[in-house]
Amino acid sequence: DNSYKTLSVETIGAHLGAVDAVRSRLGGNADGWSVREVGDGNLNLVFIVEGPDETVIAKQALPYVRLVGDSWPLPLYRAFYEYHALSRQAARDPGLVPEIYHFDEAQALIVMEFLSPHVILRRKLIAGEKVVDLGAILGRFCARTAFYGSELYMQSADKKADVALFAGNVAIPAITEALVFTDPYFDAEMNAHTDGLDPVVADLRGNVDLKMRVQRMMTKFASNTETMLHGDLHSGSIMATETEARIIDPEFVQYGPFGFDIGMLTANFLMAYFSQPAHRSQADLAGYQEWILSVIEATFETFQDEFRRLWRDERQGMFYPQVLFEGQGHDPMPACNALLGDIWTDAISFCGIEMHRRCLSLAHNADFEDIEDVRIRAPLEARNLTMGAELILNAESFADAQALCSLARQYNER
Ligand code: SR1
Ligand code: MG
Repeated sequence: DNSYKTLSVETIGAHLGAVDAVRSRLGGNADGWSVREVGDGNLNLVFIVEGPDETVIAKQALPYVRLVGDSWPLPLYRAFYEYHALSRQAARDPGLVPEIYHFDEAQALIVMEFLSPHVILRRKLIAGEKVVDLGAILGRFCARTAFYGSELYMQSADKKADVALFAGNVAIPAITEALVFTDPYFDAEMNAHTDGLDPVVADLRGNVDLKMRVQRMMTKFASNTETMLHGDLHSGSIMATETEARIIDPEFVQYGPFGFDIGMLTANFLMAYFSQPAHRSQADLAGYQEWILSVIEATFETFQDEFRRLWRDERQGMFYPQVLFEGQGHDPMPACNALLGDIWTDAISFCGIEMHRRCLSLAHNADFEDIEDVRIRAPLEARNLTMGAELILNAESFADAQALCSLARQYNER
């Protein structure tokens, strides 16, 4: 009977012991494996299973939202989409996502590579730790997944089949549509914000231009299938050492706009930036904050460089066909640069929206939540919220990442 059963520290050893690919990897007898449940995300169970030869991660979807409980059911099929997203990301940017060892659709279970000594990037940012070349690694990942997942590279029929496949993942994008694009802008039931922020929140919710722009971005998010997104690319979806970064957890995968992942990612760096005064001593503060901004700049620079390289060398899909450009002796790069401009503007808007939702709706981030004293937390979140609004309202006016970072410095001084 392979019907879904929620696994536990007590049962997972026997379950995986019956799977050849896992048993032979871990070695020894399943009775002797050590198991810990370490899931600290909002949705799933995550087990570390350690055998004499190797250690693996086993991630099992629960039939409800872990953060809320069984009052919010959530389909198990998200594990199927996560598995397919990981497979595609592994092909598009080899080595950047964990290797998959076993997938069991009925159990909504993925057994994969245990990343060690990697830790969640958000924890490193709160602790003031740096990662060498972080922006370059993340910028390349965003560019490669964006490019290879679109009709710039894919054949139209393959792309349409893939859009249709992932379109089945309806319940997960619905979370983003509610928690990210809608709830922050009205008094939704699951919302929460820090004491002291009422005037800022009232300003945001009273701004009709802002809400119109956010709805425009949700329309793009929900209806524009430019490429396969990670869908939840925040600093909790990245694991890093001092010199390496890997991307995990793409269960929010969907086809969507090119600028979404890099915009969400940037927001999470900006929130790390604004929260730093509560986490660093005065002596370390400015230097570490500047490092975070340098990561944002490097991410965008690398994204654009890599996207241009792929455009020049690997454009073979339906979009911007070579026959219209190189084929008639035209330079193809102005068209690429124009598209990069649109991606940048979208990314700035998505960035502002993510900065809002992490302080206003369900599922806040530890960068701010770990600041226990709300008299310290509220003004830092206020900087983040007001800058977020400026990004959404004036997305077209930011020339580049340097301009974005200059604005962050100004808000940081308020
Ligand atoms: C109910 S899920 C809340 C959040 O957790 C995930 O990581 C996504 O960011 C989602 O919005
Ligand atoms: Mg996640």
